[in-house]
Amino acid sequence: MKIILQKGDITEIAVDAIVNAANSSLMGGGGVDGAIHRKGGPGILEECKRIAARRGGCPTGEAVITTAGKLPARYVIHTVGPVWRGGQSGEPELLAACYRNSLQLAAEHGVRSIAFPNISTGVYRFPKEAAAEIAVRTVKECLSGLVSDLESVIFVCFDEENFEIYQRLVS
Ligand code: AR6
Repeated sequence: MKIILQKGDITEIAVDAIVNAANSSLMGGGGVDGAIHRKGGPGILEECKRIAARRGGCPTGEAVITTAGKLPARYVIHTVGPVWRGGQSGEPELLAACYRNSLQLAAEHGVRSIAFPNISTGVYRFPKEAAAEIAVRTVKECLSGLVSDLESVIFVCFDEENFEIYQRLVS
């Protein structure tokens, strides 16, 4: 089981599943969400709409899975990170739940390789250092407890600041 760090654009990574930092509506948005829908094509949004119609979107901390459309990945796992409101509104626990629930869903679908963006650290303003610590700790905890086919987890850092933080944490 490997934890890998990569700098760049998650839409270009050929893994079984990439994770999207979505919002509760599942109807797309900016940042990594915008890039995934733009490059993956309309098939992803069609499935998101069906899921939203069935279960009213996706609550913060939870995750749903769809096709990856035209992307090189097989699946997109959409998870909804918490908006940072100062840290006293359950943000750390909700962010950990995003990583945990995404890995659980991946395991249920026989995913062998998965790539995560730095959930909540863009528009949702979660402090990057704290978010990275939660991401790395939660993934390590899950991997030691989860029975799955997972062989590699890639943390994809789009911005230099996150990349430097993760370099210190993933060694
Ligand atoms: N590949 C990898 N990482 C990326 C990419 C990319 N192509 N583009 C941006 N990032 P954000 P959030 C990084 O804002 O904070 C959307 O509108 C970016 O540098 O995408 O969870 C949704 O619809 C940052 O480190 O997601 C929601 O409404 C990280 O991805 C809201 O934003 C997350 O930034 C979610 O906010």
